[in-house]
Amino acid sequence: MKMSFRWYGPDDPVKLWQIRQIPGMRSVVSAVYDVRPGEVWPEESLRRLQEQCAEAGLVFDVVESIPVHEDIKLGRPTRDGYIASYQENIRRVAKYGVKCVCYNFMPVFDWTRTQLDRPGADGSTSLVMYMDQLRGLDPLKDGLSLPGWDASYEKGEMRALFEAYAQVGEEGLWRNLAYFLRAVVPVAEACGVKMAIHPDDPPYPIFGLPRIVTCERNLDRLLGLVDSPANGLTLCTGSLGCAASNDVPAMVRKYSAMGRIHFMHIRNVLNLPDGSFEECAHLSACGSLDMYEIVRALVETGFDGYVRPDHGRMIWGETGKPGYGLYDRALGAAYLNGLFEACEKARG
Ligand SMILES: [Mn+2]
Repeated sequence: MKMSFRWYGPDDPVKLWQIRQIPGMRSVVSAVYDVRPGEVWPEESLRRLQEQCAEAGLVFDVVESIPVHEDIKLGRPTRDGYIASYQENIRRVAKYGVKCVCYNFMPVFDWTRTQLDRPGADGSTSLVMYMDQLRGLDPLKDGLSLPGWDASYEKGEMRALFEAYAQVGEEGLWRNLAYFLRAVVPVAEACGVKMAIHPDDPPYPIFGLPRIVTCERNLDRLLGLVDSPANGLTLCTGSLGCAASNDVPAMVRKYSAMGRIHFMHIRNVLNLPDGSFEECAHLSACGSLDMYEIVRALVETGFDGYVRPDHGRMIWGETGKPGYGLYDRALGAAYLNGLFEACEKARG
């Protein structure tokens, strides 16, 4: 396995030299952030990313994410132009050393939480999703701003998007994902890049918008759309794990044995009886997932892809991007390295 860490570029309060000092750290997960979805990334930006990481003693070889334009997800006539840009972006990142591209296919919203700074008993803060708070949110009402979501749509645009997705529905979204994958996977294959779709977070429909990358049945269907190793998964344990019906260690074992997991996001989550959940420290004892069983499944199936600690809490007075501070993610990486070493030695 190759340990990695997400970095938001030079404006990230977390610096590359700090990431370099986390024991066992190898790879940087990043992206070009100043280009709109659907446009082509300048080679100069990619060259700079590659150089900055190399100067810090790290390797830039994972992209998270190349965003998929809404017109592709909606299957609009303009999608072919955006898909051509996507294909070009795959070629370009490959030219600068990238081996794995993480992306998602969630309509309108990326990950959704109802609060980003919920204090825990120990004084740390974390991201949470509380169902009673969620019920009070309506993205089509005036003045709604969802935590962590950039309010780049006007209200009218948002309403039009919701109406368009209502027309497309779940089966339409599947058709549009298949169309996209049939166009981009052969390009990824040709340049040695593995595509790795991130599950929907949380893995169920939200605000009436369809969501399809949610459970084992749907992951099977997804992998069957294009049966190539280049059509693979980012298996995010916290995203899949906040639906109690997902047996995360079993899913990790199955898809890793198939060689279809290219990127692991490993974090824990504490599920509450009403379907709400709280992000927590990485340790098994802190949440609902058995982190040992997840790592054991990877080791026993010979997993050699990328791993990163996922969202951390804010601890020790750190301020910054919610979920993406240095300290708790570094603790997560150290804990995961310990689990990997123990499982590898037990296997002999
Ligand atoms: Mn994730």
